Amino acid sequence: DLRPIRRALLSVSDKTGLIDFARFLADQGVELLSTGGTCKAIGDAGIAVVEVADHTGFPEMLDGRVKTLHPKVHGGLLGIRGNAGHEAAMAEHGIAPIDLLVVNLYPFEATVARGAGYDECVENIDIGGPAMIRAASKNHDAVTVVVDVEDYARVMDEMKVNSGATTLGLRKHLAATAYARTGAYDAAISQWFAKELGDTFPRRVVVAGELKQSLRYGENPHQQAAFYVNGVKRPGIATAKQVQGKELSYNNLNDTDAAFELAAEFDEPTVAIIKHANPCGVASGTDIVGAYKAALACDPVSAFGGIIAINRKLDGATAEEICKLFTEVVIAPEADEAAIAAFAAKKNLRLLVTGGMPSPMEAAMTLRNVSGGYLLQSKDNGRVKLEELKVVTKRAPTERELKDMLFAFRVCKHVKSNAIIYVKDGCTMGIGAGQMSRVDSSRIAAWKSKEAADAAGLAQPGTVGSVVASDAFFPFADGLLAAAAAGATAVIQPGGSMRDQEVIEAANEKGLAMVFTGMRHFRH
Ligand code: 93A
Repeated sequence: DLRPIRRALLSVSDKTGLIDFARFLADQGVELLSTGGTCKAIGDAGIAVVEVADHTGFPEMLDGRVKTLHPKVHGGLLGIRGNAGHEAAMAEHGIAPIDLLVVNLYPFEATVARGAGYDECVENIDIGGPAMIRAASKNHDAVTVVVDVEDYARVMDEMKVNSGATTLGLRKHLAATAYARTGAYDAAISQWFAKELGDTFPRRVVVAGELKQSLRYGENPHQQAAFYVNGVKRPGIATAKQVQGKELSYNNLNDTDAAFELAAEFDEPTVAIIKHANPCGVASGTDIVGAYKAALACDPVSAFGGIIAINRKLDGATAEEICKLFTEVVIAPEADEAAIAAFAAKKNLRLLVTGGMPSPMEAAMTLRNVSGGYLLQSKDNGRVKLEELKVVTKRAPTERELKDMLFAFRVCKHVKSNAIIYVKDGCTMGIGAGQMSRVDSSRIAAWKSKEAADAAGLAQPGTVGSVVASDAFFPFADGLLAAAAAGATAVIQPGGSMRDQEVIEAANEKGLAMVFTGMRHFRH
């Protein structure tokens, strides 16, 4: 299944690595064909190359819209080698086989991304490139197709050891990459049209992603899994650099993403500790080491084996504190030398650096599977502002309570519903997550806070004198009464229940201050 490469067609918009590759091919005795700009670049480097127009005897025309759309090109890519009928037809029409196709497409996505006008976007829809890529890929039995600059080296490596030939294995692999590229390209064009038409949701969704990592297993060892990235350059789990530690698992990736997106919500130095995609401690402070200790104190039992996200450069003092407990992953925008040195002894601990923090307010879409389809929605980037809070009780919250309320409500957004969060002085004191009834979340959060206080030998749990946030309205007064019993003094919740009045009266009776946000943060 080795196929020698004798003739190649190169037509690339991104000319990175082109000259080295072309020179290598020429040195191997390969005849080079090429289109306008690519041909000029190769020729200028002193490498022998033939214009496709000279090869076909048909000029490039219509402002370049028709360059390679010619039977001598497509016949050369598609003709089956060793098939008598095909070979006779090729000979009759003077069609020479083309064994290697190197194409990268007009930069449609980049043109859209830089805000180009309608006509320029349309002109950047490549027709001839995808046609050749699809033809060459269909004929992968004989033809090698390269659509990614990163793959030049693989082709050269094979040709070096196989006297100028490639293996069927590589050709199949490259064909799979090629069809993924043309699929993603058409998806980008379709999505651009949908936007132009003013559709928030396109009629058809094609999810494009590049395989970043094959994972050892999925959520459980009997499940297979892989990680795909969409190419968006944003500080986060997809673009993070791993400084040290074992390979990340499926659950690590999911949890680390949840942790980092939560830490990104806050401007002050903040640490979030995550277990199973829910926080078990979040704290803001004047420095990271203080924030870490405070976050850990919320629920030190659950923090064992957790994921830690930090919204500042990781320093040595914090790293040393982190080393005292078993932690799976630490993610931060940066890490200083002292932190890296402190982690060096913990060979398994994964440290990721992102180079920055993402904006939690940016627009994005989220996608999830249901049986037989997908659910697509805009990301929850909602954030209530201080001036939007509506005081509904006799007592208005104090300034300190208001600050903690906003902190708590922001944490709520990142906790599975039903979410109940107790907060005091910029630190979570108890978190109730993922319960089917709100009152249970309220009770669990208070109970966990008491457990933590008992273990630490404190006289009273952290919920005493705290504020409490609820991701959705209290349907009955019971959840609020549970919070009051735990010692909360103020409540932040969306409001909007049929029984709001009953809940407000219960708050007044207990002397609590309560505000309505008018915004809900369900997360299921
Ligand atoms: O305008 S096209 O759709 N028509 C074609 O026939 C054609 N053939 C190759 N675009 C076409 N290409 C594209 O031109 C390639 O995909 C590549 O991106 C680009 C290379 O042009 P040049 O060699 O002139 O820089």
